[in-house]
Parts: sequence; C-alpha cells; structure tokens
Amino acid sequence: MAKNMTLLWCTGSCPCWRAMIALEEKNLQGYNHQLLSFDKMEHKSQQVLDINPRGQFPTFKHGDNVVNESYAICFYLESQFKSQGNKLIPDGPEEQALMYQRMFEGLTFYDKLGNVIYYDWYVPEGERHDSALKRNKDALVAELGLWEGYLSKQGSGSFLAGKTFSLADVVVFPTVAFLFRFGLSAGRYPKLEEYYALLKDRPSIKASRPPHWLEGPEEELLLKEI
Ligand SMILES: N[C@@H](CCC(=O)N[C@@H](CS)C(=O)NCC(=O)O)C(=O)O
Repeated sequence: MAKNMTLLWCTGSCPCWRAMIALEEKNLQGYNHQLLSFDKMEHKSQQVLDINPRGQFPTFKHGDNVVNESYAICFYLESQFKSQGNKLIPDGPEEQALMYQRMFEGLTFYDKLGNVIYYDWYVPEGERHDSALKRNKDALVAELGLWEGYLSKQGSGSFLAGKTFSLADVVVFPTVAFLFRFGLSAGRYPKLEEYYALLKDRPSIKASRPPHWLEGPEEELLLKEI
C-alpha cells in the first residue's frame, strides 16, 4: 500500500500512463489518486498549481517529495523501491545503455506523434497549414521507420532494451499504444504491432489503461494513412 503517495492525473495522457505503469510495476497499488479533467482545464486548478507550477498532469507527491515529470517519477520510484516489485533497470552495461538510449529517444518519438495527433490543439486555427501537417507526418513516418528497425534488430518477443521489461518499455509503450489507437496500420508497421501485442495485456499496463478508451475508438483515425 502506498497511502503517502498522491497522483493527480487525466485520462488519455501518455505522461500520466508512464507514471501509472511504473507505480503498478513497483507494486505501489493503493496510492491516492485523483482523476481530473483536462477538458475542464483542471490542470490549471489551484490544487494542481500548488504542487506543480507548470499546471500539468501528472502531478505527483510522495510524502513531502514532489516529482512531477513523468520520467523523473519513473526513475524516482525505481530508485526508492529498488527491491520491491519488478526491477526496471537492468544491471548489464549493454542492456542498461540501450535502455537509457531508448528511453530518451522515446521523448522524440512522443513529440513526433504529438505533432500529428495534437496538431489542431497545438496550433491555433488560422496558423494551421496543410504543408506543415504534412511535414510533421513525414517526420513521424521517418521516426516509425527507426523504431521498426530497432525492434526488428532485437528479434521477436524482445522488449525495447533486451529480454527483460525495463523503464524503456514503461515510458515508450504508451506512445506505441496511442499510435494504434489513432489508426496506425499494423500491416505497415508489423514490428511495432508485435511489440504492442506483447505488452498490451501486461497487468501493469492493463490496470492503468486510459479509462475513456473503454468507451470506444477515437472519432478520427488520424494515423490511418501513415
Ligand atoms: N514533460 C511532462 C509533460 C507533461 C504534459 O505535457 N502533460 C500534459 C497532459 S498529457 C499537460 O498537462 N498539458 C497541459 C499543459 O502543458 O498546460 C512529463 O513528461 O510529465
């Protein structure tokens, strides 16, 4: 039980999902959590701003320790609860190097995804251009090619940093799940699909899946043609 932990989060957020997978993997179920509404701008509520001056989800506190950045939450939990739940940082230098490399590449991956699926949200009406969106889509396609290559090199049944599930999977899996949620073609990206299938029902992932996904598919499958 983790009664001295509080997570303020919203549904449909990759950063929140990363933190929640890490909490599950470290057997920290029972933490206090509050599902707030992004649509109602609750990330800018006083409750959030008191802990997180950026006004973002996730917002996280353990005792008096505030850790709001999703990657920082994952590292913090692994380091504070090293021997609890699943070990998320491999010991071997080769696997560890790969894990750190993929984790931080994961930020670029997420940005490139966001520049397509959140384009209308990021760019005000009147400043949007089809050519800019096309450029963002091309950048995402190039990025997807890299990850297909990485997974292909790792071989079937592998995780991102080798034979064991690691922090690289904790932070990158949500991006992969969002890709398919927004219509990415499994036929065109078979390695990503295989990786998605390998992890989608892992207990930590299933337990923390964005709850609104149960309500049905996205209205616009923005990645269908990619
Ligand atoms: N770097 C942060 C990003 C967090 C983030 O962008 N959260 C989004 C929700 S997915 C948010 O609250 N955006 C509102 C804002 O930035 O004002 C992390 O990884 O935790």
